[in-house]
Amino acid sequence: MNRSATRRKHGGTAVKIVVTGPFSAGKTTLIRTISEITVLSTEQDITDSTRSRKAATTVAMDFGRITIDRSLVLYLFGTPGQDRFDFMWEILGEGMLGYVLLLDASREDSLAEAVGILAAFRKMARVPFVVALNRSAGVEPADEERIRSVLELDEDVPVVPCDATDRESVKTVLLALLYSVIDAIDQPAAAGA
Ligand SMILES: Nc1nc2c(ncn2[C@@H]2O[C@H](COP(=O)(O)OP(=O)(O)OP(=O)(O)O)[C@@H](O)[C@H]2O)c(=O)[nH]1
Ligand SMILES: [Mg+2]
Repeated sequence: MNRSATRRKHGGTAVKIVVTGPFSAGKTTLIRTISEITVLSTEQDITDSTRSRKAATTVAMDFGRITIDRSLVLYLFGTPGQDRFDFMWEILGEGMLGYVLLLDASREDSLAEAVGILAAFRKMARVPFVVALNRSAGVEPADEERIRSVLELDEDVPVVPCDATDRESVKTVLLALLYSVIDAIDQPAAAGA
């Protein structure tokens, strides 16, 4: 077992998944939607110009948990979206099994913001990730092509639609990530491409 997975006291394995992405993409919402425990969040009032978009932002992290079955528990860590808190990325990414890069599909600037975040995460760890498009009912082929091109994604990185307010949708995103993790175990060279 590597350091990404730890054996729990009552059996089963606990793994760390990170949810990252641009400001206001829906990271905190996604974790709150799926977590079986009350999410520990660090929201603080926004006082700068981004206040016009929302009243509060994550300043350190979100923390939630989901039990997949008796043998597997996911600990979910959400990053802050504002880049003045980017020092948290490395702290939260330590030992992660994989991550979700969440974009706000309804905002063009979300994709551009994601480029730097993804570069930092790729540098930090070559682990599997999925790109989830929040506030999008589906993924149009042309949009997917553009996203893949801008983020320079390998073809085995899933790009999936997401509704961060919907439990089933969030489950689908996390399952896509877990399947990528399994694929990477089968083909270690492809991990985090
Ligand atoms: N309609 C809709 N609203 C959403 C969805 N996801 C998030 N929101 C709303 O969008 C706003 C931002 O969501 P957050 O979950 O705070 O986003 P975040 O990525 O954690 O934001 P930061 O931590 O500030 O970067 C909130 O008002 C949410 O209620 C979604 O899937 N659909
Ligand atoms: Mg947040």
